[in-house]
Amino acid sequence: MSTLTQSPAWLALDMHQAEMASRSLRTLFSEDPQRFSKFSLQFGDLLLDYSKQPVDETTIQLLLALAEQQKLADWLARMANGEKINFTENRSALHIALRANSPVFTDGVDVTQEVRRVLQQIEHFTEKIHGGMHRGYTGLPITDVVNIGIGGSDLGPVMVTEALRPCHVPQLRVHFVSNIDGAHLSGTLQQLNPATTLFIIASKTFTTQETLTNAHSARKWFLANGGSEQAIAAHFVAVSTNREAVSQFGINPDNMFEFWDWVGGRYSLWSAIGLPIALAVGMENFRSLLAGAQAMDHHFLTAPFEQNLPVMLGLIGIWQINFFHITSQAILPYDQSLHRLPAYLQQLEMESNGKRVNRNGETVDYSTGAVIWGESGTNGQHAFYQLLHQGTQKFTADFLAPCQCQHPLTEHHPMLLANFFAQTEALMRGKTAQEVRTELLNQHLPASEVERLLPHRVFPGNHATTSILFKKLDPATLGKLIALYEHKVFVQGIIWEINSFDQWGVELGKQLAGTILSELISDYPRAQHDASTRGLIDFYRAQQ
Ligand code: G6Q
Repeated sequence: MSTLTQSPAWLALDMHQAEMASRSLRTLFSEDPQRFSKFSLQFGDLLLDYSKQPVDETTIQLLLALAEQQKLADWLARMANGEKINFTENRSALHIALRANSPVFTDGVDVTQEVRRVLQQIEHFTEKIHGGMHRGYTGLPITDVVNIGIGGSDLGPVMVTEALRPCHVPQLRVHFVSNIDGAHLSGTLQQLNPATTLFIIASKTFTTQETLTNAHSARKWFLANGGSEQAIAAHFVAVSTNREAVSQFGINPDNMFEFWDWVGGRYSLWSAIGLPIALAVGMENFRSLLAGAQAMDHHFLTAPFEQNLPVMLGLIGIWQINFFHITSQAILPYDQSLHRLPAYLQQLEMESNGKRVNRNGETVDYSTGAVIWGESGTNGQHAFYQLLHQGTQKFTADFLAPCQCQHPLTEHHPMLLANFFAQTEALMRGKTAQEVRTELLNQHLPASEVERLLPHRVFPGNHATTSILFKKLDPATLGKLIALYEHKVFVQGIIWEINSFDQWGVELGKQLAGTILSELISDYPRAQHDASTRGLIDFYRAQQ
C-alpha cells in the first residue's frame, strides 16, 4: 500500500465517499436549492459549474485538505520558479513563461527575453506573408500553408486553428499533415500549387519519423513540380529546438523558429509551434490567445484554492477517478468549432498523467487518470449517448459551450444550448419507474403493455457532469480554457505524485516502428517475434 492511499486526507475522502454514494444527485439538489451558487465558480466570463457532481461542503473541504497534504501550493511555486520538476528529463515545465508578462527564470536566466524575441520573429514573418512581401519562387504571394508535425507539434495548433475559424485571414488557407500514412500528405498536396505553398516543418526534436518522412516527401513534390533547390528557402521553414538537424535537412537556420527544451510538446502551442495559428488568425489574435492563457495562469497562481478553477476542476476529477472509480471521461463541446478539443485533451491528459510509478519510482496502487474521449454535440447524442443514459458503464463528462455564436445562423444557437442543458439535466435526474408509468398511462396504453415497456424506458440517472460555459469563443477565452485544462492536469499529477511532463510511452513507439520497418522493406534482418507479429509481417509481405 502506498503512503498516499493510507494518508489521513485520502482515508477521510474514502470514508466520505460511502456517504455521498448513498445520496443521489436528485436528492442533493432537492435538499439544497443553493447548490448552483455553492458549487460553481466564475473567472471573467467563464463559468465552471460542478454542482451536478456528487459533492457537498464536506467533500470540498476534504478535497482541499488532500491538496494541502500533497503540498500543491509548494509544487505550484516550484513550477512557476522554473525548478526541474520534469525530473526524468531534468527539465523545467515552463509553458507559463510563453505567455508571461513578467520575468520567469530557470537556471538563473529570464527566459521571457528569448520568448519575446521569437514572438517578434513570428510577428514579422506573419506580416510578410499576409502583406504579400514574402513571395514564392514565381513572385506570387503565399496562399497555402502546410504544417507538417505530429502529436504536440500538431494537435494544439489544429485544435486552435479550427476553433478560431471566424478569425481566419481570408487570403490564406492553413492545412495540417501529421500521419505517416501517405494518404494524408498526398491528399493535401493534390489541392496545392507549389509556387504559392509554404511548408512549416514543426518538430521539437527534428528526429520524428513521421514528420521527417512527410517533410522529405513534401520537398520532393516541391522539386518535382517546378520548385528548385534555391527556392526551398522561400517555401520551407522549421520550428524546432534542434538547430543542427534543421540545417542537415536543408533548411537555413535563418528560416528556423526556435523553442526550448523546457516547453513540453503537448504544452507548446503557445511557442513557435503556434506559427500556423498566427498565420491563420493574425498576430493580434495570437497575442490575445496568449493573454487569455496568462490571465488563467495568474488566477491559478494567486486565487485561493476553493475559488481556483483549475484546482477545483482537478480535485473534482480526483474525486471521480479515485473515489468513485470512474475510468471514462467524455469531453462534449457543444460548439462545432471545438470539434478537435476531445483529441487535444486526450493527449494533454493521457500523455501527461498516463503514468504508473510515483516520483520515487514505486508502482502506485491508485488510478492516475481516465480514458478521455468525446465528440461535439449534438452529433454524439445520435450516437453514443444511449450508452450514457441507459448502458452499464460508469463515466463522467465535461460539457462545454459558448453563450454567443459567431456564425450568421443565430437561430440555431438556442437549440444547440437547449440540447446541452437538457442532456446534463437528464443525465443527472434520470427517469424513475413511477415517472415512466405515469407517462405511459397518459398515452392510454393498457396496463400490461405499460409494465412490459417500463424497464426499457427507465433511466437510472445520477450521472455526474461538469458544465463549462463562456460568453463567446474568442481567442482570449480559448486561451483561458486551454490553460484551465493544462493546470487541471498539473493539479492531478501533483496529487498523484507522478511526473506529468515526460512521455516514455511515446518514445517507445518511436523506437519500435524503426525495428520492424527493415523487415517490411527487405528480406533481412529477420528478428525474433512472437507468432502473431511474425504472422502479420509475413501476411503483409505476401500481399506486396
Ligand atoms: C508531446 C509528446 C509528443 C511529441 C511528438 C512529436 O508532449 O512529446 O506528442 O510532441 O512525438 O515530437 P517532435 O515535436 O519532436 O517531432
